[in-house]
Amino acid sequence: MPDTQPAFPPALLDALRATLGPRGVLTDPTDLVPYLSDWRALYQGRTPCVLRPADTAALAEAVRLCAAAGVPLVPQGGNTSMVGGATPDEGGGQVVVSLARMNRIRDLDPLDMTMTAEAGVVLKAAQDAAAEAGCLFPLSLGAEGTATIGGVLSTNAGGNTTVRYGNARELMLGLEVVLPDGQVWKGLRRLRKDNTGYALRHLFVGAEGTLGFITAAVLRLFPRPRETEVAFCAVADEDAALSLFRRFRDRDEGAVRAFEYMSGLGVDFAVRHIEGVALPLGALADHYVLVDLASSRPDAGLRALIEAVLEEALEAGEVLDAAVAESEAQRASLWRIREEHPEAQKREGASVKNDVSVPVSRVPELIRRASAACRDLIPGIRPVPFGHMGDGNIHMNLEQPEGMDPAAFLARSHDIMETVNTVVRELGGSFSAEHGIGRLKTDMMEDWRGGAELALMRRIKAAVDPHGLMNPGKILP
Ligand code: FAD
Ligand code: 2HG
Ligand code: ZN
Repeated sequence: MPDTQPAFPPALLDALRATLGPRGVLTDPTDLVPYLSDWRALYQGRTPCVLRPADTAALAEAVRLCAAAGVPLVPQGGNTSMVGGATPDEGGGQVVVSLARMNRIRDLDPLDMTMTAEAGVVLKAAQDAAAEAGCLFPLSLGAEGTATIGGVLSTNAGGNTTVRYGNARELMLGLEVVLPDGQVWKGLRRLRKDNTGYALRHLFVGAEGTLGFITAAVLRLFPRPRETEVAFCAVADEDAALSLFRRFRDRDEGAVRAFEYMSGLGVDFAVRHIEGVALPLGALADHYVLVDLASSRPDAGLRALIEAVLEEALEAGEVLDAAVAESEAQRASLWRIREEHPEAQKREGASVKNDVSVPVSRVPELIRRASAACRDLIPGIRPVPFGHMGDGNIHMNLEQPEGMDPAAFLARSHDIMETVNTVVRELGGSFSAEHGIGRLKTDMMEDWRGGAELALMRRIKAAVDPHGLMNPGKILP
């Protein structure tokens, strides 16, 4: 890492201060600290300043000034990226732009079932605003108290409810974007039907800030659930977990809001490391499932449904034991076992994450084969697969062997990811299901998406951002 910071033009800094106001430009090294490292602490970057625009016009002018000076920009929302997508590199020349102050809900219409939210609105705040209006904004993930609307759209986040409502992309109708030269594209349409040429809005979703800044979005709302049932189940094995998913889906596909798989070890980590997390069942198991059913119909009969399906699965030997929540507080505590998995794994020691997907039918094989291959690679390694089984998206994570030096384990990250990815490839899957590429996985792009696909991505990047100033070093190798 270079020890001197590249000079930042003083005249540009003055112009940025004049445009963004005193709260809009941070330069004090202490103030910069939270913006420089990622949630997993994989990267430690540097930046001359952090820009914090309060509205679209100010951001557009700041982008125009930086573009004229050839200064690269790194958009940042809640900085919860799992792949180092929102942090600057070590060179010290990339300017972080935080959207956190752009956090207004501009409009909410319960008849159109839409909400127009600015990029810096925290996901939980968007959910709460929808709930206050008697609606549901269904996107839900463990980082929802910090992740922002701009971030979830820029990563096309998935999370727990994709099985029912789709990824962030499916929840978006229109966008407002500041382009890399500072122009503003006003595409905040709230139309269900709008076939007017290339669907530009979809270009920016999942672009991880490499094509421009999402500044606001029209989001889809849904009727609020009037009945909800959550069960935490011990299941016989991975196949039994999948079979249980099928039983629920076959009975009432629309009712399955989430279907999450957890390993015995992952649940053990959550119980041991997170205060207040407890196993709701009498005995330990090697495999667990959390199922969440919801319906906007007040007479949906979800309690009868969940009991009938669990009964059948118990008789078939697939479910070994189950706890059905009796109250909102119990539902929340069952969900906590699942949602605390990332934090619990962090506290247990060093781990390597593999956010992979395969066709839903292949999930059991993925878990078994990838776990076995990793055990062959590093004896004592501890597989902790968990996640969104109903989407075919498993976090095929590996915890270091007990007693191993964490640095020595992390030095094997590449081998571990390759080992998992070899299985994923054979099963027709993807090496990145919902977290994106960021900086962590750029070196996998050539192998997985090379040829015409990567060449087309590069041409799109060159057309939209010809000087390569938007989030350099992310997505494209
Ligand atoms: P950031 O981390 O700040 O940025 C993410 C990317 O988007 C970066 O490339 C950044 O440059 C870009 N970006 C941010 N804002 C903008 C903008 N306004 N315009 C253009 N580009 C922008 N992800 C899932 O998909 N599913 C999960 O279940 C899930 N669970 C998580 C649980 C935990 C505990 C944690 C820490 C993370 C989890 N994530 C999950 C990953 C992460 O929360 C998501 O990727 C989320 O979408 C990132 O939002 P953010 O606001 O923090 O974005
Ligand atoms: C989740 O589903 C997140 O909890 C994080 O996507 C997954 O920690 C992980 O690997
Ligand atoms: Zn996930």
